[in-house]
Amino acid sequence: MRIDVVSIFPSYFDGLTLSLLGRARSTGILDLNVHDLRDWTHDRHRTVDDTPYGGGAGMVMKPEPWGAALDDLVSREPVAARPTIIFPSPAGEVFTQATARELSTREHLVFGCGRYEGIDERVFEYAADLGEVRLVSLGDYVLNGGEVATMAMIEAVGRLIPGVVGNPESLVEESHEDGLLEYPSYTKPSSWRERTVPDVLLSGNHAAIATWRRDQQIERTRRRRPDLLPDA
Ligand code: JD8
Repeated sequence: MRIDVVSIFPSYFDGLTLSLLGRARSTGILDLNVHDLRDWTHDRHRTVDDTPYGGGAGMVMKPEPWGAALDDLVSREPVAARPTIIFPSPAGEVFTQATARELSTREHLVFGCGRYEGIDERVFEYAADLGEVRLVSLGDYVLNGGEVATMAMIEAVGRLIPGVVGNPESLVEESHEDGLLEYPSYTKPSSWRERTVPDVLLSGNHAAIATWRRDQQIERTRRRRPDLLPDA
């Protein structure tokens, strides 16, 4: 998978080149390219923003640098290999594990990271001529721009690509893959500051352990995330 990121803060993404994704990159499974939007400006001050038509607070990202960036990153691809172009936005569909799964099947993702009050609306229309456009929100809270959302999405997508996570079995047991929260985990010592590990986990009875873990998952989900459970 190829991933292009366009941002006015490309150094935000330095951490992504480490650990998990770092390994995938060196094996060629994941080709991550971070670009500075200002490289597609032509004026002395490398301007990317301007005042909003109609008035109001703050600044809006100008369309021209975005158009030039998308042209360079996208339009010379064969029609069949059109990318998915993702714009993180508080006004988008909420990003879930299902979104991550879906995006992990794509050959080419482009993330456009807005700042200020956002990007001139015509950029989204133009991008729709070049690929499948998705406005995606990390969640219902306010961020200052798309960078943090993009990093979270790339991490969630990247680890689903075969070869990125060492143990493929570990993927199905996780939170949100089976629609339930995870069961609690313990390691040595079996007694720590007067707190002991549940007896069943030391019993060696694998059927009893599996039943206890499933019960814990259901009970935790009922208490903390009832919205994840079916109504019945
Ligand atoms: C992109 C600019 C800031 C947005 C005024 C403060 C995602 N879950 C999420 N919350 N916020 C974002 C997000 C925020 C962004 C941009 C994503 C570009 N801003 C703006 C409009 C109102 N501010 C996000 N994904």
